Amino acid sequence: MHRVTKLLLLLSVIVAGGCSRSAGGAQPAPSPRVTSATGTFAAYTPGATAVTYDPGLVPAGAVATVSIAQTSGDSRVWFTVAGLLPNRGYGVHLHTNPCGATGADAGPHYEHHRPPVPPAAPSQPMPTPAAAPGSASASAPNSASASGKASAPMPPANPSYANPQNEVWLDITTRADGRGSAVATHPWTFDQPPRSLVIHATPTKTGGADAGDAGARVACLTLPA
Ligand SMILES: [Cu+2]
Repeated sequence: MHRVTKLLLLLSVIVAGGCSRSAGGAQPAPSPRVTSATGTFAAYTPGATAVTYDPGLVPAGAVATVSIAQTSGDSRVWFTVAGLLPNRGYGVHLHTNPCGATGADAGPHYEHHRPPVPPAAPSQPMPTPAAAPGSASASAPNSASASGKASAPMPPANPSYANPQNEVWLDITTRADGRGSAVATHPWTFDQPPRSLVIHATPTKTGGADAGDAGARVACLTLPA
């Protein structure tokens, strides 16, 4: 009886030791946090999860799934799609905002490190009263861009930030059956959830001032907050 108790005690110590050693080797046992979204593309309606803006390139009825798994220090994103045109390249990225009536509503690419905010923007209340004398504002390039911000397609990409290490690029080339898939892994996690996956008309450019550009936004899948 006594020996049995000691044996059990010894066994539990070994098991506990083994557990803590295997878990403590790198980090506390990572339990990935997973979010995912699936949608069937259709023309925009308010509240739609998956929107096609160009049914010629992303036909209504195409289905896409995105899953994001995050541990304490890294992330992995899976993208699968079916129902696209066969044997064709598409640029695909995670963006910051949910999908809307137009492709621009998805906002810019999600970026891990973001360019510093230009100091002029927060510390310049001056231009507003100056612009108030109305008619001149239309001819001023700066205020024209400010007033058009809602419909602006996208700010120019900064190549220092617009790269697949700092953003989540999931470009695909579809197979003959119109299916495609991609995976992106990063040694960082999302500090705020990316809210959409955008499919673009062309593969993503990787160099120069056009880095990150992939042509028109042809479809969008909203991701959970
Ligand atoms: Cu994009």
